[in-house]
Amino acid sequence: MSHEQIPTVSAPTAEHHREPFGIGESSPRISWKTTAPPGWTQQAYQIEATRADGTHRTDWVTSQDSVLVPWPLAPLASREHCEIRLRVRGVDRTVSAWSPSLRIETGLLEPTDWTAHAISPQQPQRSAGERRPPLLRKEFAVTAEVQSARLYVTAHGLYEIEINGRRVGDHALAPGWTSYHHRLRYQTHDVTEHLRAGANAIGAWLADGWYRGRLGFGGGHSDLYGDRVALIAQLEILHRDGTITIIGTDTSWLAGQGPILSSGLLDGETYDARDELPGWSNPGFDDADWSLVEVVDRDPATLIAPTGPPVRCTEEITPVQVNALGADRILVDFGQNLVGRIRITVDGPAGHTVVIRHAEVLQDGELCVRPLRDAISTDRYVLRGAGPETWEPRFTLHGFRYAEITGWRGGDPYRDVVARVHHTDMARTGWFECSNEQVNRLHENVVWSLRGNFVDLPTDCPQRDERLGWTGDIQIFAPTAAFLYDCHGMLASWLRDVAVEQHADGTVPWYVPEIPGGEQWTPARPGAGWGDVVALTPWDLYQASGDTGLLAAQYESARRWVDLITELADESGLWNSGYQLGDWLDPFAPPEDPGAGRTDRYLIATAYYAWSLHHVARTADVLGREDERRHYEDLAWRVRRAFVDAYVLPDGRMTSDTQTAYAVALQFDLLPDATARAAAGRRLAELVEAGGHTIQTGFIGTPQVAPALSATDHDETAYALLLQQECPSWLYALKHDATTIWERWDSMLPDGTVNPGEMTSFNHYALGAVAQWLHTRVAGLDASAPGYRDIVFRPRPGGGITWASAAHESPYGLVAIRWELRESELTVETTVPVGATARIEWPDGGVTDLPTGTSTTSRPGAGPISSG
Ligand code: RAM
Repeated sequence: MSHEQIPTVSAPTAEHHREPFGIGESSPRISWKTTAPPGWTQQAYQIEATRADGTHRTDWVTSQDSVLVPWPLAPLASREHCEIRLRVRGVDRTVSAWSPSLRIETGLLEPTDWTAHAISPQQPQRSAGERRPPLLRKEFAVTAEVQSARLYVTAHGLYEIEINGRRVGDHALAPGWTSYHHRLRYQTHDVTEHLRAGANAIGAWLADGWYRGRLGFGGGHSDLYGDRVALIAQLEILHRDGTITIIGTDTSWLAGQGPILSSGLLDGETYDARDELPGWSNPGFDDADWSLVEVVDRDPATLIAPTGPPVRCTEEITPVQVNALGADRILVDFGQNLVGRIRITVDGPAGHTVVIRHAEVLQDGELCVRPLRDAISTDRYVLRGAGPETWEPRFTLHGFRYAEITGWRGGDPYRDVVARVHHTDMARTGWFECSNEQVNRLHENVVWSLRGNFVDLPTDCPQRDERLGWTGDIQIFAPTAAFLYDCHGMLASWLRDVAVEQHADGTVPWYVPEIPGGEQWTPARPGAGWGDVVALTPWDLYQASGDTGLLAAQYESARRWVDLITELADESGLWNSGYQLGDWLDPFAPPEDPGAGRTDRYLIATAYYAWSLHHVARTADVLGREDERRHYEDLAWRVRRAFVDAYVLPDGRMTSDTQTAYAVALQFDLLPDATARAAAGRRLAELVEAGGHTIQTGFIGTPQVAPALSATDHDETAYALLLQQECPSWLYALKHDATTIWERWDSMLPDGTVNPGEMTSFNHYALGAVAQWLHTRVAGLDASAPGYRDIVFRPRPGGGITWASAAHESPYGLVAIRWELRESELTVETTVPVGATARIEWPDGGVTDLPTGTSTTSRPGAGPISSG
């Protein structure tokens, strides 16, 4: 047998971890990817684990699975590390070499593993001055040789740790935002290299963050989780002689005041470098005037390991243009609307203050900060006056493309002003490109809005006084996000928070974590499209990842939601009561009342109710809960019938003769038969054409319009909608140089002024959900079984686009398509990973089954399709 015919296996992965270090799963599921010649099929796998007590090998496990297979050995203990590798055997009896190995290490799995206490400075911290972000420190001796050292750490508030003057790790805004009452994440760091023999010191910066900082709109609220910041840190040193030293936070630590005068997520940070304390996290520092700390409450049972990656700086961007606005006032354009913060290098006298303000857009040549509402987003740096000084704020984040810097004392701003992009450091998994440059920019904008709003939790927007985990926004966007990035770990964590914050009656908060939201949002009311996140988003993530464990974990939450709606629905099954946002931000809704769209809000509510019931039934099916599957599917059918009776007229028109009504009825499979579907598709196409191919839909309808047109053979109409450039349209924003997706179609008005409405974000991913249609229809890459185990390529050239490509790093490996239209010949190059099956469905109805690997197929005469 030749060398190429032997399969090779990638290093395995554990759960959805990018770095399986400090994980919380004692029996992590294992996945791998195989490269093998076409036709090769796995017949069995064998896993080997090397643990402290030796090397263990499983028997050959007869299975074709390679995604999230069960942990094959005894569960891991706290702090345990092991190396695993595996090999696979084919049906043809070929056996791969052993894969590269993966190192896994668990964190602290039991509450009793925690001996550290939550500590906080003793002073009351009530007034602004007392609330200055504190420093905490502790010296300790290392007396025996160190084999390894781990730091398990979290905080009430935000923290950064230094040991012996050196920063630990590169996480930003740790520990992130979870439902702190119930779940507080800790992080694990390898700090072996930070320690030295003899005297050592550990120091922590603390700040308010989400825990007690000002959050929310209408002026916001502080102290949402408590009025004291606190640190929980447990440094565990394993010595070569087998002994262990644990340095935990306790009352032997001391508190001092550092150079940060104030720091808020919405407000920005003020830092006085004259107050820096050189050496404060080194041993020997004089802390005689530091004060005592005391222990505050934190139940260690609420401390959990992360399931997703941390927030990090993922990119640095230098200015594309700098304009002088005055003697020492400059306006910097980074050429990209982004989320992060600015690092400056300046040189000036001690006490001189540099002020950095941020905005997404300009008006009349100045920053336009009105869309930020009550977010101040201003950083201030007071110079220490000793040569070039480089500074970046630590505990804040801004959404901006432009910055105004006053008191500028730098050299070349193109070098000395740098925007540092921050977000959850997920692996990129999806790409799209086509022959139309504007469509490519639109797609790029979607990616940027995802990056800007996946900052530990999925937010609506990153810039104004909101930045909340809005359920509806991610419900709409999750399929797109799951294609573009591996966001499973991050969203699985957030969905746990949604479940724990779900109200006793099953109501899903409008946003999670839930904070006071004024009369409109507090107390939360069940809202269609928003609350449905609990039934739909786990399913969407399951489609992308094949992870049934997530479905199991979220099932009760999903059930509680549909059970609540069943109580609220009328006897026929219509959900036709209560407060509803409807087709939020329908362009025909008055700016001051974005919920007053043209589509009957109860039509939308009932449609979502049926769709969620159907998904709960499907979930029950996957989980083997047959009685429940039947119960929810029966209910779903009932609601579908009620929907048709109430909202579809005998002639096929709908009571709301709107694009959103038809698109939702089609996409949620509510219509009784093919004739009704075809009629709805025709009417939808007519409406889109009558609207001159401008957008006439809001949050609910927009993601569904193009897919609904495609599903009823109106691709050309969908292309015309995509390619429209007049307002409102997806491409309109590009005329105004948009580099992210906007909240409103006309966040920037045609005359170039900023929309005066209250909600004018320039970075809201929801309306970017059209990107999933670019992936699945324009490029034509779609999963037809969970985890891309079965793939269907459906290239549908149109709109004058002559080639398109998409690629997705699926659980089985890379899935890719590139098609090109020459004259009327359609040539398609596809890549199919081992373990998956795939086919091309051609525009003319023909089907080609594909082997694994890369292949090219042409079809003469399969040219651009016309709308039906
Ligand atoms: C806005 C948010 C969000 C939306 C809600 C209803 O305030 O920005 O996008 O889901 O309203």
